[in-house]
Amino acid sequence: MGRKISKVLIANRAEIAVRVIRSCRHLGISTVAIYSDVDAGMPHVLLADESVCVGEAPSSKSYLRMDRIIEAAKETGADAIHPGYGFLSENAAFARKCREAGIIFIGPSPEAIEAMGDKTKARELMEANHVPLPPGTASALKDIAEAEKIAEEIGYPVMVKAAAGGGGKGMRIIYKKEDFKAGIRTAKSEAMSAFGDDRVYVEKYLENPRHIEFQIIADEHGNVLHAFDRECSVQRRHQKVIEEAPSPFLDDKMRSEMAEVAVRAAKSCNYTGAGTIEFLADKHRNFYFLEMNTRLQVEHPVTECITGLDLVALQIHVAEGKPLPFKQQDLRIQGHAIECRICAEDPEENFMPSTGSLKRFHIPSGIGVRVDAGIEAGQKVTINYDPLLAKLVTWGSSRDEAIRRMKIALEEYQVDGCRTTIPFCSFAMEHPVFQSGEYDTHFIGQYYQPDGTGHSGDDEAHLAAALLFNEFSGAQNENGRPSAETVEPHMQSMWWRNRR
Ligand code: MV4
Repeated sequence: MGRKISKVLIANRAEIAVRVIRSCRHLGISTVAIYSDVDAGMPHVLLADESVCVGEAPSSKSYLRMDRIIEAAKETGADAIHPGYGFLSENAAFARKCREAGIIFIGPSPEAIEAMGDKTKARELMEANHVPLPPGTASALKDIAEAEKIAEEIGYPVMVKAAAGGGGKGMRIIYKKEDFKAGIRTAKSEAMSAFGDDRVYVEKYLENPRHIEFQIIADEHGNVLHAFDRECSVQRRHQKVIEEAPSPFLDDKMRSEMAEVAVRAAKSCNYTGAGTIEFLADKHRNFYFLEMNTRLQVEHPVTECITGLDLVALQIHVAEGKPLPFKQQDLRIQGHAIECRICAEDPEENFMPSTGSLKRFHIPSGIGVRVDAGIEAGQKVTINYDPLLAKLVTWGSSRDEAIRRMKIALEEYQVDGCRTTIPFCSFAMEHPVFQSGEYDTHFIGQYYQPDGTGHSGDDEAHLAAALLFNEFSGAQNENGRPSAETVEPHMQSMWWRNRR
C-alpha cells in the first residue's frame, strides 16, 4: 500500500548522513539531522532542513539512543527514519520500535534483520534454499565430539565463527586437530563475552579467498533484483579500504551464477529494500555465502557509478510501498568504478587512528570523480567515531581509466591536520598486483610494508636521492614539490605526502 514520505530523519552522521540528505533533497523530501553535542557544526547538521541534538559524544549517549531518536522524529514530524549504516541500521529492536511508533524504517523488516543477524539461522535458511556454504556446519555446534568429527571430515585448517558475530567479529582459525578443543572453548567464551551468546559453528577455512558481494534491491511486490557485484578484497582486519565494481575476477558466467544465488538468498528471507549478499570465492571459482548485510553498504557508490542508480532514492521508493521502477533486464554495467576510503588512520603506524584539527581538506574533482565527504577543513577529527572522513570514487569506461583517475584524484587530495589512508591507496593503485586485478583478501598483509613512503624497496633510495637533490638545487614546482625532471610523477606525490 502507498505511504508518502515527506520528511526523513537521518539517524546517522558524517558522510552517509550527507549522502542521504542529498537524495532526499533531490526527491523534494525535507530532512532532519540528529547530532551529538560535539557534532554541532558538522556538514550533515548544516545541510539538513532541521536538526536535533540527541546527546553527548559517546555513541551510546547519542546516535544509539533509540527512544531519544524516535522522540526526535515525533517532535519534528518526520514520517520516516533512515538509519544509514552502522549504529542502529541492523538493529531489529529499533526497526520494531519505529514500526510501533508509526514511523517508517527505511530498510528491511525487523524479521528480515533478525533472520540475517543470527549467522547460524541465516546459514540454515541458505542451506534450505540451496545457497552454497563453505563445507562445515550450518547450525551451531551441539557438542565437541560432533564438532571434532566434522572438522576431521572437512579437513584443517577450519574456521570457528560466532553465531552472533559477523563482519569478522568472533572468528578463529584452527590449524590442527590438537588445537581444536581449546580453540572451540576459547571461541565460545569470546563469543559469550562479546555477544552474550556462545553458539559457534565450524567451516572449512578458505586460504586465499576473494570477498565479492552482490547488491540487492527488492520491493514489497515480490520484485527482487540485483545491481551486480563489488570486489571488496582489499581489507585490513575486516575493514574494507578499497572496493571496486564490477569485480575483475568475475566473468559473465560466474557473475550470472552468483547473481542468481544472491537473488535467491534475498527472496528466502522476504527481503525488501537495499541489501548485500557477501560471498567468498576461491581460485577454482567456487563461491560460498558469507553473510547478508541488511543495510546500505559504505561502498554503495561504486554500484551507483556503474549502473546510474540512486540506491538511497530507491530505498525511499520501496519504503513508500512502490514497485521498483525497472526490471532486471533494464540494468547494465557501464564502465568501472573504484572507491578509496579516506580514513583518519596512519598506514605507517599499522593504520592506527589519527586525530587532529583539519587545517586543509582539499577534495579532488574532475571527470569521473565523486567525493562523499562528511567533514570539512576547520573541523576536528576525534576518536569518538569511525575514522572514515570521506569516500573517493572514480569512474572510467574501463578499469584502467578508473585507476588512472583514482591515482590523479589521490594526488590532488590534500589533508593537513591528521594522517590519512591516502598514501596507502596511492600505493595500491600503483601496485602491479592490484593493477592486474589478481589480488585476494591477503593483499595488504602480503604487499604493504609501510616504510615512511607508502612504497617498499628501491623506491625509498630513489626518493631520498631526489629529495636531497631538490633541497640543494631548488628545482621545485609551484606547489613546492620536486619538479618533474628530478622525480617521476608518481614519486612527486610521495614527496608531497612526506613533507607534511
Ligand atoms: C572466512 C574466510 C576464510 N574462510 N571464512 C568473515 C567475515 C568477513 N569480514 C571476513 N570473513 C572471512 N571468513 C572462511 N571459512 C576469510 C574471511 C576474510 C577475512 C578473514 C580474516 C581476516 C581478513 C579477512 C578479510 C576478508 C575475508
